[in-house]
Amino acid sequence: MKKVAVIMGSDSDWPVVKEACTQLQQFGIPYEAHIMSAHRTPGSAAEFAKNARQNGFGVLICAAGMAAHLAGTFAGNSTLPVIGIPLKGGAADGLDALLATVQMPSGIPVATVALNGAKNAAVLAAQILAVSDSDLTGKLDETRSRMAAQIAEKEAKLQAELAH
Ligand code: RP5
Repeated sequence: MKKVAVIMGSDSDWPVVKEACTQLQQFGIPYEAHIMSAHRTPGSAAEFAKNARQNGFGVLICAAGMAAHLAGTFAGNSTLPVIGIPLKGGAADGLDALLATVQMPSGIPVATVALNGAKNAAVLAAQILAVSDSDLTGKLDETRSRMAAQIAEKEAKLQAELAH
């Protein structure tokens, strides 16, 4: 299976970003996590992105806060799918990161998840890899069935409460 790269702009991002790694582990998807910055280490970030396909990666997840140019930098240096996680924090509490991540120029997309949406970034990466992996498709289907069963249970509890 192709690997997922989970890149974050700073170690301060890790408490949120590790949710993506946990989810990838649960799906049995191989991944690497690295700290790289579009601003503080622009050379190594560009180098990593340029070599990512030949190094066995299939999806790139990039998480950053504030002036969040990390996902855009990776997208500009690779034709692999890039998923951006804008992170809350700073004076604008993440609105800056959201806009910097999502508002990409035509031709260079970043699939942007919600603020702090690390789990969804991992699920989306799994869905991309599952296009050519039936085992992974099965795991995604099981997860959806579990979610539906949980909702059915909650609905039953609610209706029971309303009936009293
Ligand atoms: C961004 O600046 C990082 O992704 C992080 O969210 C934010 C703050 O970084 P630190 O000053 O905590 O290293 O580039």
